[in-house]
Amino acid sequence: MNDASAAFTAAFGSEPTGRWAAPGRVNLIGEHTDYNDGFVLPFALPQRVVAAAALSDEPGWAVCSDFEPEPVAFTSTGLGAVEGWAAYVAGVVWALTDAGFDVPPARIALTSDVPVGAGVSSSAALESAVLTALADLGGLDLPVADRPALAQRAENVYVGAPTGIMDQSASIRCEEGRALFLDCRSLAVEQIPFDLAAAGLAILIINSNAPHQHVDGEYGARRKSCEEAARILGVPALRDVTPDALDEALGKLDDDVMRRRVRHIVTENQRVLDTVELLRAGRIRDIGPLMTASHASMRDDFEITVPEIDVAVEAALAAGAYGARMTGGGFGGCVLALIDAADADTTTAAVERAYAERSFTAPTAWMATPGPGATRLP
Ligand code: GAF
Repeated sequence: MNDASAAFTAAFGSEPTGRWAAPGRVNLIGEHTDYNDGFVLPFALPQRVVAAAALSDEPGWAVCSDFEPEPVAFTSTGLGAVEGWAAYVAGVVWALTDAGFDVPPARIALTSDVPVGAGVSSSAALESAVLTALADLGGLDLPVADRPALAQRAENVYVGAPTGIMDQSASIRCEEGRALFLDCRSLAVEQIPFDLAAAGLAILIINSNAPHQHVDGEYGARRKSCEEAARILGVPALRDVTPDALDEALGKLDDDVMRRRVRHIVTENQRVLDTVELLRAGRIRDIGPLMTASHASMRDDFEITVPEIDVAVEAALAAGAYGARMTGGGFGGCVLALIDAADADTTTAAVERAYAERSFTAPTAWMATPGPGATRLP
């Protein structure tokens, strides 16, 4: 990662007041459940966006980043017209302004080592870093628990991606060494201890390097289908269909595709709850089968996996992983495999071999431990 402070000085000719960092995330389990008012269990990655920032004497905001060399400037009157990576910054300014906050004029330099397009929330990390910096610089009275919804509004309304609240919640509310159990309806959180090293375990993240893009129609189509099913079933959200009422609910739906979408959400919510129970009891290894069942549900019922992702899961399991699943919105991105820490190299090699046999672009893999959420750096 380039030094954000040095980037700030190079772009603006002065020292930043401080640096604020916000991480990418992986989701241990609970996929597409967030916009169904359900449960998710992400943890923060060590990879993060760093925002070096200072208040500005001039009106408006100026931002530079290592995404693109050209700095971007905008004022409150031109706020609606910002595009590309800077739209995530302008979106945060817009969401704060729209919520009645007096957003301070600022200069910001951004650096990031969160892989882009890998389904690990590089955009939520960017929004969260900017939001945290602006809230601190402006002394905004904005409780941490209220911040994810504002960053989500930046993405939903300004950028136009119909995502749920998981990614921004993970980037802002996660804690080091823990997974974040989030109830996406009440926004209540429980920090679940997740000490992989103490159990001799590791989470291997395998980036399929297959392109990932959920601003396109598939993510929105899944969301629409879930909302339509909830309407037909007469419930506020699919969260309200419990596993014991699932068969009855499925009986009320004519469309087979919609039935399978509902089955994924209802069973996935239960898998999150079961995973949390096991982790509370310190039984990390035993969550493996739930991860693998989650993957099968995403592959067969929700239909959001791609061949590269399925092959990575199968190869990791064949190499001895306790469980493996795709993480994130789908149609590419990353796979998580729960493995013995000593098996990282052999598991990675097994996935690489499987990819080479099929002439897929080579995957990249790294081990992840839960890092901290958004914070001001010392
Ligand atoms: C993407 C979205 F941004 C999240 O809100 C969530 O729905 C996820 O896909 C799937 O669980 O990351």
